[in-house]
Amino acid sequence: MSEQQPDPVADAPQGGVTRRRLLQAAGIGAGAAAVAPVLGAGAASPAVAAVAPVAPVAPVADGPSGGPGVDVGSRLTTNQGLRIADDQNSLHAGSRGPTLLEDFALREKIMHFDHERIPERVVHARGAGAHGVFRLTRSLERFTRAKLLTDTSATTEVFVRFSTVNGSRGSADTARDARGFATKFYTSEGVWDLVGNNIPVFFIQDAIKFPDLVHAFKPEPMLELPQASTAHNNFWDYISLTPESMHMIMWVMSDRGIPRSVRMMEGFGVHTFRLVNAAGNSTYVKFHWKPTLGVHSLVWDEAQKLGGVDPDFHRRDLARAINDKQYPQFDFGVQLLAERDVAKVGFDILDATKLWPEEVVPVVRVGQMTLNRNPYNYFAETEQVAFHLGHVVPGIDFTDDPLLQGRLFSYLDTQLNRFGSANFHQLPINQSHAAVNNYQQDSAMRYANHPGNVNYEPNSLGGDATEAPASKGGYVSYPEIVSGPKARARSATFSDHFTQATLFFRSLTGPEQQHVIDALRFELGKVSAPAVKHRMLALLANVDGRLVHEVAVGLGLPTPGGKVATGVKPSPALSEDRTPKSPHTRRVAILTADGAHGADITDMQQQLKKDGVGSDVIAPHEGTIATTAGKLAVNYSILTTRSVQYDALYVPGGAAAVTTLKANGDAVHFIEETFKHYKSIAATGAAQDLVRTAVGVTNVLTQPGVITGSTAKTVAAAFLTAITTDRHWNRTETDRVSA
Ligand code: HDE
Repeated sequence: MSEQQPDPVADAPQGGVTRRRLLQAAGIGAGAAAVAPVLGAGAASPAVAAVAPVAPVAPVADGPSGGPGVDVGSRLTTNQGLRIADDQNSLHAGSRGPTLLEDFALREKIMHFDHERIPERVVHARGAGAHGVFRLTRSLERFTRAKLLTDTSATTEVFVRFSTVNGSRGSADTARDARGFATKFYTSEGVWDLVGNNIPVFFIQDAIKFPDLVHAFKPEPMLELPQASTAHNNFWDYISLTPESMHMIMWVMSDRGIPRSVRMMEGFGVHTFRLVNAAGNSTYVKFHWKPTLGVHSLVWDEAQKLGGVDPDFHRRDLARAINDKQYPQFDFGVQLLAERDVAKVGFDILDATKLWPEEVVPVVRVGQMTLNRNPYNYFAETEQVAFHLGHVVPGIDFTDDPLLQGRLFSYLDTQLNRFGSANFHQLPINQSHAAVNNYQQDSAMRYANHPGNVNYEPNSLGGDATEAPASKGGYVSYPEIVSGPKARARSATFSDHFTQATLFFRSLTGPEQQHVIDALRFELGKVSAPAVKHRMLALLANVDGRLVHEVAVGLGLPTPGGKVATGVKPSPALSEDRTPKSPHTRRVAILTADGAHGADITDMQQQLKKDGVGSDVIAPHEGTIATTAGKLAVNYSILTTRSVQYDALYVPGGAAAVTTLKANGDAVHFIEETFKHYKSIAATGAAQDLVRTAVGVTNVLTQPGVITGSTAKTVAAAFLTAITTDRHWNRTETDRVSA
């Protein structure tokens, strides 16, 4: 079939994109920039070929179609294009006899299956990705010559991968952990990877300790347990011997370690980087992502239960939001520090265990990222995306942060291990959108070698591509002057491990501080080595007196004395409770049964929808329920749904429905748990009594975030305000609720 003829098979829709388009994006088939081999000795043809930039595929706003993965209506074939007559039976000697080695179709299929997995990432194995766009709103021309940070008219395509750090690829999303927040910018000057976390600091100061840290937090080696959890001896043993980790520990033990959604996390580049402008002047910079929905978290009981109820909670949430066109948005911010001001901040900016308080160095918002398309294929995109800090563009440069320097080695090395080839840059998800032009060739799975007979530089036989000076977009490293004796040494300026741990703890609100205390009690409570617990308390004693005392009481151990920094000025920006609050994209469970007051349900559904809040009707059975206003569709049965999957609960009235729910232990538990997790509850009509008896706490109906009234219309506005507040921490007697 010629390229001009329409190919009904290749052009068949695949969830909004044609098969042909997908093949083109992969650089395969019609439309891919064909690299014509030039045969014949001595052909002095153009020597340098470009790897075809990926044609951006059309966004599928509706998300994955869930359709078949093959061309509908076509014939099954082998990988060689041979049509398959029977895909149900292998080739036997007789219908009950041995299978023949001759069966090339069986062997090809099984061989391919046997090799489906590539090594999972040694850290950040579990992740979820999304495509989007980045738009600059304010030029940073004074500080950098990077086009993506100076050209406010440009739109830069991005791919983001959010991840947990500790667990295996199949572990749960809601484990207590830092989260990766890695962004690939496909800029006009090449790929820039900003490989950050949702926490602005790190456990260690020097890359040489990374393997030890990771060995310590991963499952212990003999029995490979526990999975995706730091609550074990080895982790806390290592931490108790690593005081520089105390700042990061405060963050991981805080609510930041259990995000409500990856859409509600901040992102941080962590290291101090450099911006370099056209005149060659350098400014230090920290990169930030700020979610427009604000920063929100789960409560620990909820996070643990979600690990079983819905291990894909974050992945599902991200995909659903994009599918529903509730596109996640993050403001891009920079903290800029002039070289001359470095001494003023009071700590070493090369130390990755330190943050720059926003009250001292403000975060200037200069752009926005919108995630607007789910991946078409998890493996091809989210699994095969390869990040590397060395993927930079002119105007962005490095510093001597020893953690950053170590990462510059590790990421390229790890990709070789994952892909088994130096050609991972040719995978569509990793391809630069700027032309690629060099003489590299071969290695496993190379599909775009250069045409022509000349593959070296300089040459006189094939014509040459020339190097680009800075004025023509060439990358020129910042000419930092470095000198000093070679030494395996840690700078004395890296030695204060506690002041910023204290800063973080003291900047939290009361409930947030309590969560840190509870988390440490839990984690250290899982440690069986007494010496480790004692050493940890000794370190916490240098962070905050009340903190160490509360943790010690929880562990039944004496409170050691310590030396806490004085004069630490809190940084309110570090408290997530003080970030924006919004009801948008929250999800409400409407718990009901046959005999419910129908108008209340439909009124509430409409009101919530109007305010960008999603809702599901949950009843003892699937199908429809009979309400006073007729039949109403049920989204989920109580059997398949748990309160932890929702942000708030509405229980409508209707005497018969309430009687049914009162007699249903799972329904009662649903209500109790919602209350215990500090979430908003609205109850109307007879349902008020149901909530009162289910929760069984004094004055439950007048507790914060519990909204009652006669009809949905009368409670909707207050319910929405309560959902916006999110958690009602001043609720009392939650400990009495046995959910
Ligand atoms: Fe990573 N890290 N890291 N890391 N990291 C990896 O690279 C490493 C560090 C981060 O979604 C690996 O491709 C070393 C800090 C993210 O694909 C590996 C050190 C921060 C991701 C690696 C660090 C990060 C990774 C494993 C200490 C926050 C996931 C797979 C010197 C700023 C990227 C891979 C994705 C992944 C090494 C420390 C963030 C092994 C040696 C600090 C978000 O190369």
